[in-house]
Amino acid sequence: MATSAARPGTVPPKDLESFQAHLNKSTRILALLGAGLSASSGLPTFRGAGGLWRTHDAVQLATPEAFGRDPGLVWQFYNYRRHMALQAKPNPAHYALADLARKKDGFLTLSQNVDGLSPRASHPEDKLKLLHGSLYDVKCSDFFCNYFEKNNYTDPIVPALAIPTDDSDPTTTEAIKARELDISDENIALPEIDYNHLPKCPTCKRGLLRPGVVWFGEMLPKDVLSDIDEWLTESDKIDLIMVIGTSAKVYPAAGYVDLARAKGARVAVINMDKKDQPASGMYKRDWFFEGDAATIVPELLKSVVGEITEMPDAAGTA
Ligand code: BJW
Ligand code: ZN
Repeated sequence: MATSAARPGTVPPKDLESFQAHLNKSTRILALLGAGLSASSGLPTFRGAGGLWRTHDAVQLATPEAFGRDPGLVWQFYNYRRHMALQAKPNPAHYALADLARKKDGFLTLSQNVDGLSPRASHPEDKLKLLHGSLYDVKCSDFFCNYFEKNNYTDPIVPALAIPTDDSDPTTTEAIKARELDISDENIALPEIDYNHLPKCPTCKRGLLRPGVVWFGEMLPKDVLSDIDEWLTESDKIDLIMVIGTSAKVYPAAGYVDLARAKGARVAVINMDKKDQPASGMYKRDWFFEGDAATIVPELLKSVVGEITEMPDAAGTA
């Protein structure tokens, strides 16, 4: 396995050369994206540092059980994340991947991220498969109702979920008075939410709406899985899979690394943490690029996409 030595975040020239030589001749390429891709856009990851929301493990809040138990708390968590992701901007890695998708026809991106940053970087829609849904989709939580709304950017999603602001000090200026409080911090009081003020389904008028994301124990979207299956079965070979900013612990997403390997793919991992390797480990012809995806990915893809300079944000149009 080629590994980046001494300084994390810099790509050793020999590894860069061998990776780009392989990338340039690759025609069937996959990328598996995780929360680390958006970390330098300011969005927290799920595991490790930043994986706590107040006193709650973010992974524990991402479950149907948590929603059933306390829909107000779970909506506060998701409304907060919708708000933060709307403030965030795609970073150079989102743009480089979007550009690679335009330049290499046989490149498919499988994203576990729900933050909307890849669509906002104008990643071609048909080349981007959102495994875990989107923060901006909402659907009815009633089993018998199939209400589903795409691209709902209303922030807050209902008035009761507005992020509280610090207007406690009458001597502060208007601008400071309007400062939003960081409700991810357990020391900031969380407003009580009346059940009746949570978002309701406009169709059945019975169910609560819920975020259109995939929680533990839930099936991934059928159309997404079948599109990926179709791509996988189009050919017996895959040249390369890039595993970017993910702990690769959640299935079935993580399983695509092994599926790609089984079709001959070489694996390139881009991650801040050397310990976060795919379950099958690293093979001799793999690469581990240690450091921030926002810096490393554009560097790696430069031989195909060139320098990433312009970064227009298709906010709200994704
Ligand atoms: C940086 C960086 C920087 C930081 N640069 N890097 C087979 C075996 C075992 C278990 C299962 C299995 N099949 C299914 C399961 C069960 C379960 C599962 O996988 N459990 C595991 C935990 C063991 N899977 C499911 O339940 C899935 N459904 C399913 O399988 O349905 C079929 C079924 C149903 C019913 C019965 C039986 C079968 C659904 C999984 C849904 C996951 N949902 C979440 C929440 C989405 C909504 C939301 O966002 O709130 O998805 S959980 C969470 O984890 C989120 C993420 O997409 C996902 C992956 O996390 P990710 O992105 O890897 O983040 P982190 O934090 O883990 O890692 C960040 C990485 O970045 C780290 O490595 C850092 O080092 C790195 N990093 N900064 C580069 N700047
Ligand atoms: Zn409904």
